Amino acid sequence: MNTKKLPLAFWIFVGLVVGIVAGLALMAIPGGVDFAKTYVKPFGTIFLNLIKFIVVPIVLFSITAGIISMGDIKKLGSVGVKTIVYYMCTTAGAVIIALVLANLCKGFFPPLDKLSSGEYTAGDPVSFMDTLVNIFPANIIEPMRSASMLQVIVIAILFGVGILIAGEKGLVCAQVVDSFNEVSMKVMDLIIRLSPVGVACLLAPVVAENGPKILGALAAVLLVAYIGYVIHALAVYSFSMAALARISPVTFFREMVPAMMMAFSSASSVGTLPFTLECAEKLGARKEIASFVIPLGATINMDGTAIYQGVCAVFIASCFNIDLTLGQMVTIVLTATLASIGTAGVPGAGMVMLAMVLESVGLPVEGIGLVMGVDRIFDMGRTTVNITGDAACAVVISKMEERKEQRTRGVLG
Ligand code: DAS
Repeated sequence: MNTKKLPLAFWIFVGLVVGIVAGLALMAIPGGVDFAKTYVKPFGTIFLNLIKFIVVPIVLFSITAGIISMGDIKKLGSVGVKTIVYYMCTTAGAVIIALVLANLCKGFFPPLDKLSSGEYTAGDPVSFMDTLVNIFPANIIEPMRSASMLQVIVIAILFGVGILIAGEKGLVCAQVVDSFNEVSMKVMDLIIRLSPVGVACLLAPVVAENGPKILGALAAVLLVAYIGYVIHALAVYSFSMAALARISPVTFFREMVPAMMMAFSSASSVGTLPFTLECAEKLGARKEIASFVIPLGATINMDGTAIYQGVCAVFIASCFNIDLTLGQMVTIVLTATLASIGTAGVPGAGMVMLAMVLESVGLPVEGIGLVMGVDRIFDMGRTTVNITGDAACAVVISKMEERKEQRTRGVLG
């Protein structure tokens, strides 16, 4: 059990309770709502500003480091290519499942009157082609200044590939990126330690203005996210086992229980790595394949996180009474899929990346304040899905490589 993080999770829960109780109390006191907006909300805004500040370096350096961690492009070979294709396809599928499910359940996400009282005006809807063109940066500084996250991701991917191709001459750059990535993660860790205060100061004004209705909305969005986790796991990983690995899905999920339990309690893919590797090998994944595919997956594959981001994007849009266009939802699929490359396998990382997904479609980042208080509950489920996807990939690739070798031996024999 990753006890180091549990105390923080406990204090975040305390922040949630304090925010709700304070909000309900301020709602009952004359002038309490104005007090909450004037003297409490600014501290929540400070916390959100810190999240928005760290998201650019986190995305830039963790995605570049994620690409570099794949090793020499030429050595990637068929295992590497199949692994990356499997990871990107399952993550994209996860976001699509999340968006379809969340839109079907939008009726349970009541618009929060004050939030949707015209205080926020959605940006002009952008056509898909404009979205496509806007993905590619014309400048290296501007995307970081304006937090144009899709362009930051493209910069990160291009530099990661460039470093791999440069080989020896890219080594210094790789070390600098790794160092900046490590430092950015430490800064993010410091910021996340402020979560208890951030949660309380963001939630209290919202509860004071909207009353207990927000609690029902939170329960609804958690339930929809968990339904999405289960649908994705049962549909995608069962299909992968039956059709690609050709083993029983029941066997797969049964053998995965120890790793899933560790992921659920620790909310950390990295912390669960030893369990995921052991379970995958018990399912027949070859050690040399599992030891490449699973650590890579803990870095760049986050199906559960993608589901959380898709569901929360629709929830936050609903709270602000905004209907997402198809172009915006396509952007969410793209951003959340690419964001999974940069989401670290540690507790709370997905919440930082949610800021990026919201910014990519012009949704208010302060919407994170609505879901941040229960982030740990989201995180336990999404991490469980993340590591299950990592193990599923290792088993599938391993079995596919086995069959390929048998065919080759058959031909040669
Ligand atoms: N907790 C992260 C993980 O370990 C995922 C997330 O925060 O979204 O996979």
